[in-house]
Amino acid sequence: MELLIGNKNYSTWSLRGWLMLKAWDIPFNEHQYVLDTDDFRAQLAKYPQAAGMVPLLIDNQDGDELLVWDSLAICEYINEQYLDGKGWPANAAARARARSVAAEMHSGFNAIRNELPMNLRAQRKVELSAAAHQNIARINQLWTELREQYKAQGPYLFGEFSIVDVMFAPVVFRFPSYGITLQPLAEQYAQTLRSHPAMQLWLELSKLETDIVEKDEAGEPVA
Ligand SMILES: N[C@@H](CCC(=O)N[C@@H](CS)C(=O)NCC(=O)O)C(=O)O
Repeated sequence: MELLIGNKNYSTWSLRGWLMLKAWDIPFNEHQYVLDTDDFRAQLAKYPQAAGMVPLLIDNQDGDELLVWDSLAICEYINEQYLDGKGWPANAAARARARSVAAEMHSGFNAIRNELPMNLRAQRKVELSAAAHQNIARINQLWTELREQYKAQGPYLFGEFSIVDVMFAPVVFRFPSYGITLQPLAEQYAQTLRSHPAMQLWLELSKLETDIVEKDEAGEPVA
């Protein structure tokens, strides 16, 4: 199985696809390209059926090349094909809620996405809009409620590590770059997810990169 990704320092969606495979120890070959370059566009153009974006998963299905693009679609495919459904909580009600939370993340939180780009090596200061404050308040509320409800089952949002945690992985990596801390239970969860071995490996590998993507350098460096 092949996974095409962008810069580890910046590429939030790539992190999701990569983490989905790493966290469950599913073997794959990684192909990394620098975002916003001619090489990136040329590599992705080899797969016109897909969206021209990363992550892009390429699997072999009965001798045919199967393309799966979009991070949530990749999570769902891996869950069905390789995890026998273990990527989501086992309980149907918890699973429905987990899917709601994952979908909310996938289709929302635009202010966080726009104003706080993932930039793992950075320490920067940004002036947040009211919409970004609202997004952060919603994160605090969601994570606190879920941790209170599922604490007996494990340290992640629905107890055991699940696709919901994969969906939020870029968010927990965004906040420290801008000095943003959360309410106690939400912050504890963010630290737990950042400490996951696969997250630590991504972070470590991101530190080896030197490319700068200007549009993802938000705000001002902290003096
Ligand atoms: N909804 C998609 C979004 C993917 C996406 O926006 N990827 C960015 C990199 S983080 C990309 O490939 N950008 C390249 C471009 O737009 O040319 C997903 O979840 O995978």
